[in-house]
Amino acid sequence: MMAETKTTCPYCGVGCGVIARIDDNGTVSVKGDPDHPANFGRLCSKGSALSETIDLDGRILHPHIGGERASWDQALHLVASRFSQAIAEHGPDSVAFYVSGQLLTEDYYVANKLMKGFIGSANIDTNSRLCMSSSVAGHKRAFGNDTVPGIYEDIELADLVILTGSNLAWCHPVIYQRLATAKAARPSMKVVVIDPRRTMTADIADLHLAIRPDGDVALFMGLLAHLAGTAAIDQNYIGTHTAGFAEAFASASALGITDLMELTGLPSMQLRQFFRLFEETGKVVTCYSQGVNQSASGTDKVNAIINCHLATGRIGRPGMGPFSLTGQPNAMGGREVGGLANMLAAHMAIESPQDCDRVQRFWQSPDIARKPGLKAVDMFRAVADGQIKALWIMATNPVASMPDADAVAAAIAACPFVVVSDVLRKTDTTQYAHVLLPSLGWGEKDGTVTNSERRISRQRAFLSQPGEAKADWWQMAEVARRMGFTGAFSFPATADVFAEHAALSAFDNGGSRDFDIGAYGQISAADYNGLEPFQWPQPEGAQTRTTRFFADGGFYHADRKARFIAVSAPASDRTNVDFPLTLNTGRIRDQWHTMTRTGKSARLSAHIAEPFAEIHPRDAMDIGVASAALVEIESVYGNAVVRALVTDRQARGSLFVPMHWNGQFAAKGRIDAVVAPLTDAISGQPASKNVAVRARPLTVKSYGFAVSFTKPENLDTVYWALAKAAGGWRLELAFDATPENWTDWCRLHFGIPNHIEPLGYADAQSGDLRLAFFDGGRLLAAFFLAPQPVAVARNWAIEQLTIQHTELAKRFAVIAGRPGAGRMDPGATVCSCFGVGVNQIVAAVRGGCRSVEAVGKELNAGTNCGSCRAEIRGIIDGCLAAAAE
Ligand SMILES: Nc1nc2c(c(=O)[nH]1)N[C@H]1C(S)=C(S)[C@@H](COP(=O)(O)OP(=O)(O)OC[C@H]3O[C@@H](n4cnc5c(=O)[nH]c(N)nc54)[C@H](O)[C@@H]3O)O[C@H]1N2
Ligand SMILES: Nc1nc2c(c(=O)[nH]1)N[C@H]1C(S)=C(S)[C@@H](COP(=O)(O)OP(=O)(O)OC[C@H]3O[C@@H](n4cnc5c(=O)[nH]c(N)nc54)[C@H](O)[C@@H]3O)O[C@H]1N2
Ligand code: SF4
Ligand SMILES: [Mo]
Repeated sequence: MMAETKTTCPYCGVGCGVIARIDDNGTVSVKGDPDHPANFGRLCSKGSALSETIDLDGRILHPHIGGERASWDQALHLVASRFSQAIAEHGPDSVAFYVSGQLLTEDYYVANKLMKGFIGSANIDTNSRLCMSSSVAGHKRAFGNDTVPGIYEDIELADLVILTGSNLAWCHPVIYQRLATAKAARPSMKVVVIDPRRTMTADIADLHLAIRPDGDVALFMGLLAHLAGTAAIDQNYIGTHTAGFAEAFASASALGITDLMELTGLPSMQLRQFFRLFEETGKVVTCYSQGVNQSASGTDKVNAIINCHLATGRIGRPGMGPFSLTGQPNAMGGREVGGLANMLAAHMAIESPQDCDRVQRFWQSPDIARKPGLKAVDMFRAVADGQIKALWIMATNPVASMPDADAVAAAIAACPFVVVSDVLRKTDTTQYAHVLLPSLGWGEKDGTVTNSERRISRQRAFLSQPGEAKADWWQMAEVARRMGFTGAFSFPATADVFAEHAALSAFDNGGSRDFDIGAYGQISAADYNGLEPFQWPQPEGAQTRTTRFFADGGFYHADRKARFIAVSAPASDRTNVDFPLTLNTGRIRDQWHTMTRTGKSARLSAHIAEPFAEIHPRDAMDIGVASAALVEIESVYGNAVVRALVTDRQARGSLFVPMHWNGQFAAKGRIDAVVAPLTDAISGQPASKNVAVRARPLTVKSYGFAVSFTKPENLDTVYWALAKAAGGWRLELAFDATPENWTDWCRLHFGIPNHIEPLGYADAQSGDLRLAFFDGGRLLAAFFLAPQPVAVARNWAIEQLTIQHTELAKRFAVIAGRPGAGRMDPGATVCSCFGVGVNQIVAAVRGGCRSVEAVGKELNAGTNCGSCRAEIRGIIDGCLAAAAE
């Protein structure tokens, strides 16, 4: 008997439906849910690998106090009393919660209720501050409420899709696939990608605008000014449903074409081409994500985009609208419960006394926060200053993901009382916890999430609850009860939390607030269990339907009109002599954030196995770093060391480094140590994509590469990067000193027993050294050392961990570091579903495959989740171009 459960992917904001199965021997597998309206059965590489990330390895399964195991009762009592004590001595603003868009709505609701209604402070902020707060602020300025007008289908229906500051192919892969499929079916559809880098997403673009960092406000101002003089302008919509057009137009039209060229870094031809496309295409969707939000001008970018859609009335109708793509699975749900320090609950405003009274009446709470609390960056500053005496961090890893991360680590380390709720025992953040609470993870917990198109779906448990791990909302509610707030936090089950949240959304609403799911205010446990994905709003008594907002106005400002915002463009970057380069940070295809889950999958780790910096070839030459050498990146705040990846996909003068690596996976890959804590003045969102840095080559004595059956421990070399591999681990290394004895070094870090002698090879002339340790026919570890970056075939070396080496020849092949005659090195993994490497794809192209489909037929690559199809296309194009030269 195969047990199947319908649930939702815990990664990105696309919110794909997943069917999890457990077979008779307990093996879990996942597939896309064909009935879920977000993905219709598709999953990306991360979603497809979910079953590889749910083992209990590294999990925290019991509460710990001061590193020692404790009972739940002891831990909850301590947390409640320390929070109560701080509040009694220093007032409610002396405590803080830092939570996460990866909490379920029910967790989030309880945390927000406790802080804002019962503790009476608004010091609850979330990693969504680093993610969606500029979109929230932009929506509120324009629409009067935080409303996403459109739905996914609009992206398929549009004739022009603009992707700005979004690497859709890697970060929202299933929406990317829906877009790519729609474009293939209807080739007249145009795609414009606006990104300083030429990303994989740019590969389907008809036009790629390699915009200067933060040139977006100017670009969309230029567009607004252009549209005003054309037939695309919708005077009727502007007149009936909006206010402020004249001011916005006045500031936009102040920029001439030379200003625009200067501010955007784009040639006039491209600007005109883009303006024309927008002008001439009625059905336009503009999707945006972190290249827009994570900026000192993030909120203005959002409004500059919305201005153009309002001016043309292209909003809320099929195939039209601005579209903020949410990052985390429940970024949207967090906004619904009001989990940001400047929100209240259910899309009510903390600045409004009526809203505060209403929420207080609903909660029957002793208190209510009436002013915004500390936003993330300020919150950790207040922790550093000693203003915050007790801090609870839940489902986020700020020591790795906050800007100025070394300062954040120091602040947390110095805080008198820190509680961390996580699923893992050891992260960069959990190491500072006085109380570490074990949370249930995906597959174990129950609740709801809301995706980018306002669709609420259930996450359902299908695994048993391990050890003593407990749901996050339960932890918060139990602490609340122990703080004396008994009645308000006695939820019998998760469904009751959801019902209360739904009831609050409808409380005294009457159409005045966009977020209304009153239809579920009385939901029973059974109905909650069977809840089908639905979109909000869903007021009581209304029919379930697809929903768009604002085609006929109906905005949420008091006069029901939208606001144009007269934005002004930030000056283009001045040259900083000491820190002449711009650091841009973001994501890669197969890792999720700080890698606590995706880092467990060998398949996902095979795509890119170490932290890197993309550098333009000319910059690489200027600073003297060769490809595959190590580069040190430094700002006023801190430094990082990563591998140089020299590529002309990167614009001159800027570097791109992924945000994922941290102290658990690399020596100095934590790039947020370098990122400045500069924020957008309106939203408080950090500008993580435009940081002034310098870079220089890191001179080392030698480079190493190793594969090891056991996890390498206590690494302390100047550079190391660890990744899970099939059958063990892979490790990149660099040394600035030579240990006394390499065999001993290997024994120590790879856990090799003393009785096992290595098979070795050393070349005094070249400086190459190779050691391999075998236990019978099994390879325990192989170590390769060279004065230059080690040129061993990585995937082939990893394979050696899983095969038998009974013949001596095979063992010598390991030492030689290359496959024997007739065997091919697959090369770096491109398709993680089928483990197909770049060399295999190149061989297939040389053998006559000319299309992604042909490569798929030959090798299976790209035929499952499809996340690698853009890369396969790139490899084919590269081979064909090389052959033509
Ligand atoms: N694989 C994977 N997918 C994820 C995540 C993950 O960790 N891994 N995380 C999820 C989360 S929480 C989020 S928030 C989303 C983020 O999704 P995205 O925003 O798509 O991802 P990023 O890589 O952060 O940044 C997008 C792009 O913005 C560009 N950019 C930088 N500066 C500018 C600028 O000034 N203007 C413009 N127009 N573009 C600029 C960058 O070069 C980058 O390619 O991804 C979600 N999906
Ligand atoms: N430089 C730079 N920095 C960035 C960004 C960037 O683009 N550049 N992006 C920012 C953005 S958009 C985001 S969203 C953040 C993400 O940054 P984080 O939120 O810090 O990253 P995660 O690794 O997702 O952290 C989630 C933590 O929760 C734990 N966890 C997983 N499931 C559960 C659960 O059910 N309950 C509990 N209690 N814990 C759980 C995980 O083990 C992990 O420790 O990073 C931000 N930081
Ligand atoms: S696109 Fe991928 S990561 Fe995002 S929800 Fe779907 S399967 Fe999960
Ligand atoms: Mo995010």
